[in-house]
Amino acid sequence: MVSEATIESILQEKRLFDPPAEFSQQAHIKSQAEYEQLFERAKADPEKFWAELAEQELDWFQPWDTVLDWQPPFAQWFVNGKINISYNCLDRHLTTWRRNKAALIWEGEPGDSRTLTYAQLHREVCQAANVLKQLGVKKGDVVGIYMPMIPEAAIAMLACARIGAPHTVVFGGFSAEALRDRLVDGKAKLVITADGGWRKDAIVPLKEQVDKAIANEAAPSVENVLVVRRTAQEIAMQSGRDHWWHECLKQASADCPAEPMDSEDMLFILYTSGSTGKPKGVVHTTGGYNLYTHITTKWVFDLRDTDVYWCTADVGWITGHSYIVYGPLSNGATTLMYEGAPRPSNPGCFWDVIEKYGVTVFYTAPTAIRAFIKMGDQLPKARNLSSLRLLGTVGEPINPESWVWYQQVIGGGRCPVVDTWWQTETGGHMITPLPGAVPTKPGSATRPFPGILADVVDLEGNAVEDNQGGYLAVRYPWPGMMRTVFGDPDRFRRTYWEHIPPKDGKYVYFAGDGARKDKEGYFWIMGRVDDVINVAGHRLGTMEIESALVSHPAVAEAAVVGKPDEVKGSDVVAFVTLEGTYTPSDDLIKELKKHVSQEIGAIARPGEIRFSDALPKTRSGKIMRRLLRSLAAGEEVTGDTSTLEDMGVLDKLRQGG
Ligand code: 7RM
Repeated sequence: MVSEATIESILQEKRLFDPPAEFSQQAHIKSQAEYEQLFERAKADPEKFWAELAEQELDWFQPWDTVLDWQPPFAQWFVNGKINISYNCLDRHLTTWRRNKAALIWEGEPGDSRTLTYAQLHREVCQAANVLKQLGVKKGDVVGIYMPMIPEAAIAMLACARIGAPHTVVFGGFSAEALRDRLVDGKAKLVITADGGWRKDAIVPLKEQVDKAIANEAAPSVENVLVVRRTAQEIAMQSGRDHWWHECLKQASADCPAEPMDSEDMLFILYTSGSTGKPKGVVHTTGGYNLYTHITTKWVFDLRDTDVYWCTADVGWITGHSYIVYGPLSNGATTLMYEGAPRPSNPGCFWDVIEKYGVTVFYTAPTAIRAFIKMGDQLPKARNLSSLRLLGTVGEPINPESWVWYQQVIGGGRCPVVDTWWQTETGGHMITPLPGAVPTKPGSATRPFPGILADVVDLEGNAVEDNQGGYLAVRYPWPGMMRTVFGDPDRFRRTYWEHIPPKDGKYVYFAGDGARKDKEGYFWIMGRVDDVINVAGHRLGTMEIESALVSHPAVAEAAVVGKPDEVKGSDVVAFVTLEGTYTPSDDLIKELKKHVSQEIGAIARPGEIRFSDALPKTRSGKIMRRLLRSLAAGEEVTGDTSTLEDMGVLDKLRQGG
């Protein structure tokens, strides 16, 4: 959520940063003219554009016969092509000098580290794939992955992909309840987890959470649990169901040819929050996703063989899928994975990692950048960051001042900054600079990736005028797009492709973000227009948090809104009415916050809970979130309140309930 004041300052933004000449000379895409050319070529004939890239950049077991079969809103890319993304990420590099190149550098906690070459990574992936087969996992069976940031998380994903078992990675910070919902919805047959994970100097009991999630047949599809030993504390192992990863891998063969998959076979499900109902299982398939993550990684991060590339996301999010694992490995790059996180006991840890490994390309979130700005320049300035040549951001709008700080203090003024707008649903970058080609404006994600027909529209799908606010939309399918909502194609259709009603058979993808486009065609993303709150780059549905609150016996009704926060972007504020016998107290606030953590995970924990006798509603009974947002932000409540049923409620809420 971007405040009015920020929008004002963004609209005043006039600074323009040209790609440094030395950078452009060596870049994959070297000039603005080259970008324009690519863009126009892709626009004129998207199928031809993507087909050429698919042929040049990927290894196929069998070529496709149709590039795109578009039955709106359902797309199939590279129809009847046969491909395996694990093959493209591993096997094809083994016959080149890259065989002994570092594929994965892992910096663990506390003080652990490990480097796997392409040959070593391939070997472990093959062994893990054979273990999955021995445990009865077959092509098409869904595997849950609930892991800390350790190499085995990537190995597990690639092993699943290798045998055609779609994975569903659940962020290790989610609760047992959230994990259960996802395992049940995806009908996961097996779960891969660890005994525990390190998070901010403490151990997260992952295996214990899995036990809770699947106890008493609560997730009846789960037959086996594979457990990586990480933290080595005592855990319960249920014989017959639970198996140690290291014991299984020891006796597993390293020979496991990659299964030829159909382009449109499901690669993974990843759950993400929306404005209504429970989280949606976003479905990505094999061929299109492989191509799209490959080519965006190559052009946006301008990757080359000498790079040490580091994306700080967690593999539990789409950014980790596309830009820690699949995109970089498909390119034969060296990708760094970090288990730690900045915390009071180690605030300079990111800069230590960059210095230690000579990181050249660094990709992180605006919320992290804002937190670093607060900590002062001395932390990064005390490290040697001269290896860096390119910086990226993702997850939420970045305010121009943070962008400039990042460019100056971290990038030493010499590194281009790529602000990449995209979503779980889009699979990869959609609006982003190509760093050697597109001049950047702080706060703008700049221009669409070639082949992406992005626009700013009204609710009828008409393009709005330059600099007018509107809805961010995409007018044509692209290979990395989600294919459906798992088990609910109708929800896919309604949510993304009919929000703007199709006209003359032309469907428009509705992203859920507000945006403006300036005279030069630069996009300025304004944040979500639905009931999704972006807290520190994490996507949370207000509905989910409200449901969690209402599941507590004390809560009669709850309404959750976002409130602007200097570091996190937004913070969660909950307005709660209580059941008759309960009275407001500090203890109850604590208890409700804890309850939300238990139901969803600590990321959803409200920063503030306010009690009131009633919530402001329209005459038809809809909670007026706009009013609550103003109240939460401490702003004057303005605009239309004529539909408010009981004006008295507003006064009470203003006084604090
Ligand atoms: C990659 C990711 C998607 C939502 C999206 C936006 C916001 C992401 C940017 C951004 C402004 C950006 N996937 N968002 N990147 N807003 N500028 N560069 O974050 O599915 O978890 O979230 O995140 O609101 O709709 S996500």
